[in-house]
Amino acid sequence: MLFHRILASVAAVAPGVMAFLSGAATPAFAQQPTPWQLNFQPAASPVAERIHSFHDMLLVLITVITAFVLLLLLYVMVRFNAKANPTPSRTTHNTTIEVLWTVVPILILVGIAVPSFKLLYFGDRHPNPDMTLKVMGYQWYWGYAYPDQGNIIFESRMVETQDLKPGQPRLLATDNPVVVPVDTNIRVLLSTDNVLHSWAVPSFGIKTDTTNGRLNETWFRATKTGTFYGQCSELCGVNHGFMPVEVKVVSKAEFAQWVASKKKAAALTAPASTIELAGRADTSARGN
Ligand SMILES: [Cu+2]
Repeated sequence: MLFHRILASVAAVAPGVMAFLSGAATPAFAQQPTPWQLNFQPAASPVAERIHSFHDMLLVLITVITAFVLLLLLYVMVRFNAKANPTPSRTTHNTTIEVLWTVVPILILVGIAVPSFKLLYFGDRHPNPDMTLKVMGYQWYWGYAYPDQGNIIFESRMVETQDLKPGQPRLLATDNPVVVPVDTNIRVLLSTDNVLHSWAVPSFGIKTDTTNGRLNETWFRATKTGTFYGQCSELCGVNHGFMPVEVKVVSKAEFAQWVASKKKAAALTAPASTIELAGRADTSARGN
């Protein structure tokens, strides 16, 4: 029965795996979830690249440990069952092995902790950002501000299913995507004026909460042009599933054009200190 169930699930997964392997289900550069996706979305920032290598390292480690424990169990079952070993040993303590099975796991955990902390601090903030993007979480949409580009401010809402244009993914496309230049260190400052949200873009390795009364900080450096999708990843209320993130990464020249057109359209001339988000000093970004 169980075997049949396993067979059935393998059969269900197989077409997706085949399509995945042949490339039929994966576009040239997938920036959004794809049917039958097995791994992460492709990395498009140094933080995401490091997250992926850390994950790969842990996967090898956990596979080796699991195989080792499985072999030990099999050995015990074969070698020490009642038939093969009719007179059991009365041993209760063995100092050497007890020290070993305490110290070795500690060493493994320390070995994991070192790269883990390095990665955490690497993704935490960039020492020399080229520009700042401010993200505000609202119920239930996102607000963005560009303090270094003359206070461009706009809101970004999900495109309803009936309004989708060809090529726009359902539940992910927005009416006002975030536009950022490629190969630029972008500091992201995040906050909210209501409940907790989380601004998450898998390809950039970002998932940072927006917290009322605090400015959180993270950063990314998009290494590829294209459109990247994410979603609010903190359960924030009834429309939590309908506040996607859409980031368009463009060349630096295209970004300059976009900034000029936005400025022209909105005729924004106010200095950075007058907008609510930018008014908070960057030194408070640690939010302590
Ligand atoms: Cu939210």
